[in-house]
Amino acid sequence: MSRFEQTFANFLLHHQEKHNRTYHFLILMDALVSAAKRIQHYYLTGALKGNLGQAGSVNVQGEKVMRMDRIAHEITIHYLKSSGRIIHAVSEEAEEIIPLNPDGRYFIYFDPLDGSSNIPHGLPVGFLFGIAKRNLEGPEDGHLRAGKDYIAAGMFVIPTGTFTLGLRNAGTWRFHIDETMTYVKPRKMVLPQDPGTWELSFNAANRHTYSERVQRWIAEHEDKYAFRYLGALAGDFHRVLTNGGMFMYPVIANHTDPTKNRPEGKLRLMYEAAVVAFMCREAGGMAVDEKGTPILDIQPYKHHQRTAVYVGSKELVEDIARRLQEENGV
Ligand code: AFP
Repeated sequence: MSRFEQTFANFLLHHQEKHNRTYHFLILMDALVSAAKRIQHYYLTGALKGNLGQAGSVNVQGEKVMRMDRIAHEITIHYLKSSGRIIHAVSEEAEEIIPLNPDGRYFIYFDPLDGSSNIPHGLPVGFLFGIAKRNLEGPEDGHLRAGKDYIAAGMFVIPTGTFTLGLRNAGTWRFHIDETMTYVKPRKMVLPQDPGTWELSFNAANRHTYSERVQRWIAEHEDKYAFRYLGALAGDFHRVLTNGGMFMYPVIANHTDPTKNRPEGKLRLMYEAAVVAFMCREAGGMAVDEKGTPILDIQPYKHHQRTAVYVGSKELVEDIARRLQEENGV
């Protein structure tokens, strides 16, 4: 007979009770887990139904194909709305901020299916989210919160079935989906100290488009570590969190076609970079942007803001941050 592992719901219930917290957060997390499981189901059966193809095309049943990321967005909004706990949602899939319940308690920033190049192959994608709480003491002070103000941030890796959640001042925890589609077996994640297991993760095809200082840093360090890249932040960060090392998506500064430079970076601050930075901090690591500024300190000025990101083991991120700061004259 299989072992009965502790469930995520039970883990969170104890966490809330231990810290004298309300059940509102449980209700919100239940909505997110329900959404993730439904997205997981669509993703796994999508290939069979011909739904992982191009949006607008027609599948083998003659039905119009809806983009998987659009389906994931609609599923998530449905569950968030019915939780009644969200004031505003920011979704990668929606240009505008989505108002849900003015009496809600939290703001959420999410990307329901990140890593779109993996979708047609049915390979891992991520559902990433960050959560901030409304100002309960006074007038609401806005919904564009810096990562350091998040109360939790997490990611589901779909369809792999892992779920990682960072809880403010309470660590980062990983769960696995079992045969009954229940997330179970909490494991506290702590970035390993031994550089022997560390990995570097970046899009090597972009390497010669990075700034000179980043290219030099890579040349000086690449021989020491294994290299892995999936092209979906959740999957790549999952490995870094387990094995240590660093994921980076630097500014594209030297593209041969200057219109393809990305001076702000590529990843989105609120629902990609700050999410992994939050989980990383809770696991003992850190994250900075191209100026070496901690990602969690960046105050967003718009909800789809982009940033460069360097995230992972503290020593490595501190090392590249020093380099970035020196050459910026900071
Ligand atoms: P897509 O959803 O457009 O594929 O972007 C995914 C992502 O935001 C992040 O999950 C990856 O780490 C990164 O971009 C991959 O970007 P490249 O394809 O440029 O390497």
